[in-house]
Amino acid sequence: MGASMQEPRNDTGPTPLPARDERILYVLAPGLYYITSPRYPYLYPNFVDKRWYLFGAQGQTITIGCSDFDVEYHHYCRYDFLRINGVKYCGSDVVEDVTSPELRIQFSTDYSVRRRGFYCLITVPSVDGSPDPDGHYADRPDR
Ligand SMILES: [Ca+2]
Repeated sequence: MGASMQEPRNDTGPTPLPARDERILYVLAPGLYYITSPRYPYLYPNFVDKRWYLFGAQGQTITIGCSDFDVEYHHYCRYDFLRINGVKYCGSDVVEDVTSPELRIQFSTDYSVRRRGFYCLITVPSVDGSPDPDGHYADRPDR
């Protein structure tokens, strides 16, 4: 407070990360991204196996948080699950924010019972803490 410096504006919404089978690894420039289950918010298909391996382009920690989550329930999440860094979620679990330099995410569904799925936001901070509204990939020869 009291500084005349203007806060940078961020009017753009999060960028979707497509869940194409042929692409698993994403190195993300600072910004906001999201992933969803296929066909979200409609019922996800059976026999899904989608993976997203996410890294910050500058090696920084990145955070995932899911604001909507509805996946077929099983006590050990054996049928359908969202797995983040080794932890499985299913049913109407609250998916707590996970912050890590590396997010390994998998969504897997079995042959029956479909639900709405999930919407998860991924926050990639810039190393100096200020947002990069252009969302350019970092180009740092020192990494
Ligand atoms: Ca299922």
